[in-house]
Amino acid sequence: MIPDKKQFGIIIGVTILLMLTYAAIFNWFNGLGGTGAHAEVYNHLFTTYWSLGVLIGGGVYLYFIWLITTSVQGETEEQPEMGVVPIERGNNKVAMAISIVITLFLLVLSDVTFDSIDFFEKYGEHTTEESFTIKVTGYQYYWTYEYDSGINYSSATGEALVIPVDVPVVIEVTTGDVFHSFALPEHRIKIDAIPGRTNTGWINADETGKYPIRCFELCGEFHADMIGELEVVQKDDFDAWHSAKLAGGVN
Ligand SMILES: [Cu+2]
Repeated sequence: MIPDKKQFGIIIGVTILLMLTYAAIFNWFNGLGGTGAHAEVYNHLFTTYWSLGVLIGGGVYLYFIWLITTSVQGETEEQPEMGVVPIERGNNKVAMAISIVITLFLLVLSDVTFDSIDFFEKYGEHTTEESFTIKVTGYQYYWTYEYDSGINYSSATGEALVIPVDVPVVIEVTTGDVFHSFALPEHRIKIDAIPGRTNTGWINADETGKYPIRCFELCGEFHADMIGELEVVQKDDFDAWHSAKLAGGVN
């Protein structure tokens, strides 16, 4: 059946709508911002998944359109009969080709996914001589920060968690009471704070600035107020802050 004008219009309209949706989702994602080493990896992950998804989606819709536009009217097709296997069913070569393509896609997706997990979890491969560890403990409704050097303070004072730019910092997270989750949304980092357990993550901030810290686990009445701030500063400024903080007496 050759599509009439109306059908053709619908096909074109749907195709344009789909392409706009694909593009809009890309746009939306890029507009989310994000900074630091983790955000880069997530962007790569999203782009890979979305691109392959678009390819598959596009292929399926093109196939629909091809079916609609190439069916011949009045074609004598054998009617299916109960209990009788149709003489011709599918095409082995096409089935094989589709299987190979899907397998390749899955291999690519597995590869980028496992690479990303390695990146997030194997912080030892990314730390440098300048790296250090900060122990973060969640409480209802604030965070405490404990540096290697002994500096120890809390977000309840309104003070920011200070780290140097371009230095990988290891973050060990636990909780002093209920479940919390230490999240740096802009840096795409979230580490669960679980009683009796320490979860480790890391950050490599590549831009100075102030960023939000949020609790991502509903932890009680004032969960929404469990807000902190991360301040990424130049290495010199960090050293100055660090010395002053140490000299000012450790809590
Ligand atoms: Cu919390």
